[in-house]
Amino acid sequence: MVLIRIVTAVTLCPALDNDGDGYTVAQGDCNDNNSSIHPGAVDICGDGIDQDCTGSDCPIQTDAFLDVKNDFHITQRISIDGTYVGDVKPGQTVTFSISAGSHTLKACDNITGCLTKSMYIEAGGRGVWTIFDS
Ligand SMILES: [Ca+2]
Ligand SMILES: [Ca+2]
Ligand SMILES: [Ca+2]
Repeated sequence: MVLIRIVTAVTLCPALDNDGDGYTVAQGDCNDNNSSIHPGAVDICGDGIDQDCTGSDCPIQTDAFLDVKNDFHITQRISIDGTYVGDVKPGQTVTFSISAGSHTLKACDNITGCLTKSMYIEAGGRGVWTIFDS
């Protein structure tokens, strides 16, 4: 007579909601140790944390506005931290994504040259950079 013993590995049921936010890992909770992170949570844009479990943190949107007092009425080439984000004409805005923290905006044209401006963007905030040509 041959005795066959079958051993089945039993894993603990993952259907537990560790942080009590109403979502299990199986239900899409991407951090089951933090109750402020789950599907449907408010994603604070730009903080580097994907609170709503969509797969990425939402970017902060911000605008650069070129003041109409710009003497030369020249379209400015806008760059943030050395990366080009778009052109803006006097009285118009260009919208772009940005991370939280300190940044340097540079506005350049071929006649008046460049001017730079520093700005701090808070996570979840929205910035407006007004550019004067002086
Ligand atoms: Ca949970
Ligand atoms: Ca976030
Ligand atoms: Ca997200």
